[in-house]
Amino acid sequence: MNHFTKLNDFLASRQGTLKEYNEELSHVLKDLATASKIVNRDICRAGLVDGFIGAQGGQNIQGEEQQKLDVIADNAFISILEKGGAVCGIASEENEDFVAFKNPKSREGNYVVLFDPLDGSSNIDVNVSIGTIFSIYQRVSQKGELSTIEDMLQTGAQQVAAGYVLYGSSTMMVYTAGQGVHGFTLDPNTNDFYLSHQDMKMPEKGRYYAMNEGNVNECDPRIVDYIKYCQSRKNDYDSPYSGRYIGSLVADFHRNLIKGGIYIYPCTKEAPEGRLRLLYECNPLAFISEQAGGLSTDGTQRIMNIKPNKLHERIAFFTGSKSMVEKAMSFLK
Ligand code: AHM
Ligand code: MG
Repeated sequence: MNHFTKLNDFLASRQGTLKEYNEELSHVLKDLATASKIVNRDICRAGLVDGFIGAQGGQNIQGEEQQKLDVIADNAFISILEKGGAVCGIASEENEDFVAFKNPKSREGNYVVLFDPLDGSSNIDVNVSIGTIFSIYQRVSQKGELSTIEDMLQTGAQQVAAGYVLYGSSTMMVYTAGQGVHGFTLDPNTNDFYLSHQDMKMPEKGRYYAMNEGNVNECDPRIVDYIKYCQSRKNDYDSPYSGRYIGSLVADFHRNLIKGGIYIYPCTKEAPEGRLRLLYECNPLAFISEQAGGLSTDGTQRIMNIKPNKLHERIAFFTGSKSMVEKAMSFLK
């Protein structure tokens, strides 16, 4: 036993604090937490189980090699959300098309969930932190009908809730429903999430920058100038920032949320539109960053104002502490 509030009790206490914050939304968040516990268990024993480590042997729609655990995680989230009944459809990184749940209960569901079931694929087999990222919208299609593509292609500003699960040295779920950011730690003894980080705020500035610097000569020279600024003694700390890049967006974002910092994935020659996906990577983290006092932009505009054109749309992403993102943007003017 501990003195922390369980996720389910916390969710119950929040109901009614916003028009959108109701029992059905809590149900979706609980289902996401349940699926993440299954994924967490599978990640923890991956090395001991045949069929959990390594490549699946196929590519996802984005031409990326799928890992076995990508697929296992995807199936876990889909199956729990489908059974839950509050969600009428999903879209995920691992599926070319969105999935409209056909059973009658799900058709009555008010929500859609867009997610990256296991972010940081290159870290799956090497025991480095990975994550799940999710975004929740109210459907715009008719209740009782099948979910439609319009449910999926809403701007980030329409999100009713968003969050991530970090499978790190401890497992944490962090979410926002538009009234602050709440962080929960999974207690392995009870397998319950407990409120460990209340009203999380991103420091106004920090000393960490996260970028895949292997790409530095592949992107806009103004980005190179900003990175040189980070590395120089002419920045606001009069000493170089520390470079920290895990290569799992969730983990890099989480460090910056707690310690202050900036994460950058700009357009590169290899990824001219950007690498990260607007709908299930950038939008949810943008919502959390703003709720925590930070900023997220594609270099020209607020991430959450961008109207998506397709499910797997990629975009440049700058996210983190407010004054650091503003400074980076000043280099792009
Ligand atoms: P994924 O969803 O296939 O794992 O791709 C997203 C990941 C992010 O987690 C990470 O920040 C980035 O891609 C790493 O890309 P790179 O290997 O080019 O640095
Ligand atoms: Mg990802």
